[in-house]
Amino acid sequence: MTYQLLLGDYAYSSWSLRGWLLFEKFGLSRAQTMVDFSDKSVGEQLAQFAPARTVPTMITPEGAVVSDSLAIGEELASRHPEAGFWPSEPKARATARSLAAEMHSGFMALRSDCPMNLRLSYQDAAPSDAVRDDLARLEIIWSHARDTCAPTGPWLCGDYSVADAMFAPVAARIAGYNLPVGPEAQSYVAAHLADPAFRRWRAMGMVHGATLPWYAKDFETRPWPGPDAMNATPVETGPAENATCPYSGKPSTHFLQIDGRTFGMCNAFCRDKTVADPEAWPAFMALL
Ligand SMILES: N[C@@H](CCC(=O)N[C@@H](CS)C(=O)NCC(=O)O)C(=O)O
Repeated sequence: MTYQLLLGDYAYSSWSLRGWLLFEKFGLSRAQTMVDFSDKSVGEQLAQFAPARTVPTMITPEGAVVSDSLAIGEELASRHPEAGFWPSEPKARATARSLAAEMHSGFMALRSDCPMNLRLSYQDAAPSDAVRDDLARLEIIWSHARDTCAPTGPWLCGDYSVADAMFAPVAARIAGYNLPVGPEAQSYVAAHLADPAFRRWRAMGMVHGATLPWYAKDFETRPWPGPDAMNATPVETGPAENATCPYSGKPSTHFLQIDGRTFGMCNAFCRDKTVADPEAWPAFMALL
């Protein structure tokens, strides 16, 4: 038995991104089930996992239903103390916990005015005063974390922790809505956009599921400000250099071209998520 992780839409579900990063960044295996945001309500789709009614929800191997992203982080940290979910140094750990909790319970204006939409980025989203207040508060607590924890890398409290997973969708919002923050906050946002795990999630969000119009805003768009994806295109036919899919080991049936070379995957989703951002996928890059 392993964990079961119930997730919402890759492009739009900010809480699901947090839950998924908690597994992906800390190397935990799980069986994943996606809830379709264009279908019935999330609660209806999760009926068999009651009392869960939101995503992400984690079902533990022994059947506990954990339907809250911060609770998922805490429970995984307790079960896998070697994985480093929280910093080991007490002052950094306490700081990381404080930031994660503040994210989880706050920033309502930013969350409601700027819903995560990984398919779009806007030139100018005309942020309200309340959103600007949230941004100012973010800059204060991110600087405080850096001053307190003196990280040597880009993450807030040392190595990537639950606190960073909590702020990944915030980084996506700052990037997506081109929100005004200072250089230190901009580099933290850039670290998230360049993070391979974040790029994998976004690549899936670019190709999986319908574009849901109620998430779109009426602002002029601009290119996504994260790292440029390598140029790859889906093609109808092989043969591929690789007989089997780099992800599943099944026969190659769906093809892409990159640098004039043809590669194959075992289904359209795996091919399309690779086309969306080839460099995000280590198993594919090993082939290339
Ligand atoms: N406190 C929860 C919030 C989860 C949440 O609100 N998820 C949204 C998707 S991003 C959801 O499932 N909404 C469905 C609904 O409210 O009916 C957490 O931390 O995970």
